[in-house]
This record gives sequence, C-alpha cells and structure tokens, in this order.
Amino acid sequence: MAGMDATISGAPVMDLDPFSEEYILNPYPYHAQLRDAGQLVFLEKWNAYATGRYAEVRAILEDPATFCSGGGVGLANFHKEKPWRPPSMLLETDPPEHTRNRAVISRALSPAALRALRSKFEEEAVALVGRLLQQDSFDAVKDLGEAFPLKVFADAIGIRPEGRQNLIPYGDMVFNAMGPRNALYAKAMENGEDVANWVWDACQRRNLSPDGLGIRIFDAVDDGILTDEEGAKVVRSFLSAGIDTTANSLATAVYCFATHPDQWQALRAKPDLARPAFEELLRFESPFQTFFRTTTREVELAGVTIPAEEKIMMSLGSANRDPRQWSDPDRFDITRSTIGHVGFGMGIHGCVGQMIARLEVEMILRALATQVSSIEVVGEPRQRLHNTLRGFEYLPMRLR
Ligand code: OVM
Repeated sequence: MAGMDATISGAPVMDLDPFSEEYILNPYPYHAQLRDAGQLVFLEKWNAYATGRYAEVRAILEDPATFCSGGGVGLANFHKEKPWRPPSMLLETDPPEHTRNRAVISRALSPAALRALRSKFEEEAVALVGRLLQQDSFDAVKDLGEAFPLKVFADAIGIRPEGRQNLIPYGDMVFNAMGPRNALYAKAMENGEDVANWVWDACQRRNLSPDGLGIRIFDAVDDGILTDEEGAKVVRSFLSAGIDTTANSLATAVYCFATHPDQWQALRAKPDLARPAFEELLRFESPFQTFFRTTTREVELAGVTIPAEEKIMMSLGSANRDPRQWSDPDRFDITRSTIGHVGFGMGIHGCVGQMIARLEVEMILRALATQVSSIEVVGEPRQRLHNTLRGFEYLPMRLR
C-alpha cells in the first residue's frame, strides 16, 4: 500500500478506493484493511477522511453539530460544489431546518398510519410469493426486490401507477450521486432529466392520492409550516430513499437464505424470526454501504486533528462487521443480537422510514417461510456495480 507510512494531520494515508470495481464486488477484505489501518484514515485518491470502525462511525453519527449533513452526505462538498439536484430537506440539512422537516415526515409515519398498512402488505406479499412459486424461475431483483416496493410502498405513499418504473432509475441516480463523478455516476444519469422530471411531477399535491401518506405532508403546508414546493420536496424524500434500498434488501435476503440453508431452516421453523432476520441482513450485507459527513470546524477525532470543511466517509458496511464490536461478524446468524447495528444509520438522521422497510421485508420473509420449502439460485447472479448500494443486478432463483 503506497504511502501507508505517510500521514495527513496524523491519519494514515491509504490508496484504497471504495469506488473501484474490485472493492465494490467484494468489499469485505478492503473493510478489514480500512479498519486495521486505524480508527481514522485519509483516502488519498478522493481527498477524504474515512473510518470503517464501529466506534468512530457511531461517534460521528452522534455528533451532527460537528459532522454535518448540510454539506451533502456523499463525497461532494455542497459548500464548494453545486449539488446535482436541489438538496433533500431531510438527508442534506442540519438542525434547526432538519428538526422541523423531520417532525413533519414523522407525523405522516405515525404508528397508527403504519398499523393501517400491515394487512395490505401481508396480502400483497402472500400473493407475490404465490405467483413466484408458479414460475419455473424468476429474477429476484426485478420480480421480487423491485416489484414489491413498487407496488406496496408506492401505493402507501399514494403515487399514481403509470410510470412508477421511473422510481428504479431515480434511486440509481440518487445513490450513485453520493459517490464520485465516475462512470457509474454517468451511467445512472443517462436519462436523468426525464426521470427526475417524472419524479418531481409525481410529488406534487395534485398527483398524490387522497388516502396515501404523501398527501399528509401537505397538512404541514396547510398549517403554514412548509411551502407547496417544500412539501413536494419532502415527498421526494420518500421516493428517493424508499424504493431502491428496500429492493436491494429483498433480493439480498433471498440470496442469503438460499446460500445459508441452516438459517433458512431456522426461519421456516420459526417465521417470527422474520423481523430479527431482517436486522441481521442489514448488519451482514448492509444495502446502504457508505455515508459521508462534512466537518463544521476543526475537530480532534481518534487523535487526528481534522480541519473544517473536510469530508469523512463512514463505512456502515464495515462498522457492521467490525470484530471490535461483533463476535464472529462474518457469520450470518438470524438469532444473534443485532442491537446497535448502523444499517439504518443512527442518531438524528437515522432512517425515518425504517418501520415501513421492516414491515415490507417482514411480510415477504413470513410469506416465504410459510409457503416455501426450498429457495435455490438457478443461474449465475450478477452483482450490482454501484457507488453506494450493495446488491444484485440479476439474480435467477427458484422457489419450491
Ligand atoms: C432524501 C434521501 C435520499 C436518499 C437517501 C435518503 C437514506 C434520503 O432525498 O431525503 O436516506
């Protein structure tokens, strides 16, 4: 590793590239290098600090005043570079704006609103698994991972059916844009303008169904808390964060059960493990791999003095397998305690939709556990090459 003995303000300098093809395809040995090099390192190629250690990831997530989100949560520093789209009112803001907007979206996602979704999600999950059982084989990415949230999540928000397919390339844009302006970014942005225009239109009050969660955001507009445009932008957060993440989780879930038959048998024997199984999946194959923050001031972290306006990458995927935190971290075990995993982030920006994500994945895992005896991979899967999300591009499977 060239330059490992050099340091930048006390941090070891690494030539590791978290956005290279080799790293993306199999990040785990690189995570170990990242963690073992130190609590905090400097990535020479991207001019950014990075940590793959659980304790430091937590420390950063829990100090949003020092490690802010308003500078963007990808590699780009919004204080210096123009963001690719108007920034998110949740993901890419800091208190007090963030606090106000988060309260608006939390209100829409009340426990009562979520309870109302349960039977619908269950019905759709049972029906979808029933259909997949009829097929000789299917693509778990398109036919399960994407199909389920495109139906139940988009219905729950109140998005019109025509054109929903746009939400898939939109997710690809949003999450690839958190990496560098590389070939993956360019490819994701190919039809970017049409896709982003469709999404923006779908977020407008007039296009939201009167009984969905999306329209509830406009209650805050009626109360004078948000403008119409801000209301649409908060709805845009649902559509940015809520599809691609869950889609990758679902495909990865069936893959992990197909390749860990003992865990599959444990789930079949006890379908109530569906919920804890999802937490373990988030820990073991974190769909959301990396997040950045921007320093608001000079700060000392892990003995390193970081100047203001520096980007720091947190590898959530690595923190979730840090042996300093987890015993036997590379083992997929749906009965372990996963308390404290950072697959949904942590702190004031912790995933606001996590209860919906849990409901979606729980219902699919329950439907599988009760209707299916065997899950097999029946061809060569293709992994997804992506700057931020971990998952598959193609995953041929068969259920029996
Ligand atoms: C948003 C947004 C986009 C992507 C991810 C996310 C994980 C939020 O637009 O607010 O949270």
